[in-house]
Amino acid sequence: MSNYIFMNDEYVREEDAKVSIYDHGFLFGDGVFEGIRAYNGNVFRLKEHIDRLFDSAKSLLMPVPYTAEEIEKIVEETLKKNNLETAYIRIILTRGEGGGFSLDPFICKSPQFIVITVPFEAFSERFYRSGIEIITVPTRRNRSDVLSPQVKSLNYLNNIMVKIEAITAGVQDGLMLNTEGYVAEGTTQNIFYLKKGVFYTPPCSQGALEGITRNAVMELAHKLGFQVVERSVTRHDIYTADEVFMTGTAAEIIAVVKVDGRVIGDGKPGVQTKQLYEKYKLFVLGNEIEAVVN
Ligand code: PXG
Repeated sequence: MSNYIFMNDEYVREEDAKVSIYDHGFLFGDGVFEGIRAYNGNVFRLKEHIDRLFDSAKSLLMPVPYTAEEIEKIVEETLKKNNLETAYIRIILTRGEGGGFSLDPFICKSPQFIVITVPFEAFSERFYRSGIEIITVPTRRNRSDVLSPQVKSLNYLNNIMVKIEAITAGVQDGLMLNTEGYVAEGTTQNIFYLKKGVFYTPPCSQGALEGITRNAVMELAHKLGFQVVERSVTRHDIYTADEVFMTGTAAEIIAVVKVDGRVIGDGKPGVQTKQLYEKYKLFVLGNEIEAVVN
């Protein structure tokens, strides 16, 4: 039996879940989304994801047809309908159709609200064991005065360009700089590095999305007694770091062992990266942070 999809007040079978070819999400990328995970029935930081969805929508002046509480219930219900406890969850909200090919968002009266839940397919174990290699890519992070990187919109072309550049270069991900030349983030992952026992990560003002994994990792690192500093990061900082890792909902915490040909540390996932990852794995199951770090 195929999956149930929540779509505009109904649960429909995956093959029946269809949007109009005139939907502005399809025509223009005019929509927002969230990627979330559930672990053994615990939807990790669902409230935070929903808050971010509301912020993205607000920025685009896009009405959200449900309250945050209703969305929480819809997500839980969709998981239940599909008998899923460990899952990847995608919330998508589009502007809907209206005015044919017109760009005018105010004509659109039928926003499409969709929740998809599927079994989570883990990344290859090899990447966690050995770490990944990345390169700095030519494409820069879009400037916040063009389109804020905080908006998780359906237009991910900036990130897709980076993915193309990374894959064609034969590496797993790309490191995006902002237009000032400072490190912003990866395609769908934030970046951290450790130097002399202190963690560093670029501030969101430098083009990094305020990642939910990023925030969780910062909290965990603090609780473990580390200092975490948000400051402008250069490629030099990354090249000369003791440890580098990336964070995101799908990848969680993944060690970076080579950047632009420079080997990081001893070329293996770092000790603190591994420790953080172990703690993170307990944290996502719904354990209290105090219980996780002790
Ligand atoms: N930066 C960008 C540009 C992103 O799109 C992150 C960082 C990490 O944020 P979270 O909140 O996931 O820690 C993202 C995340 C996925 C997935 O399945 C994630 C994103 C987009 C598409 C897929 O992990 N965005």
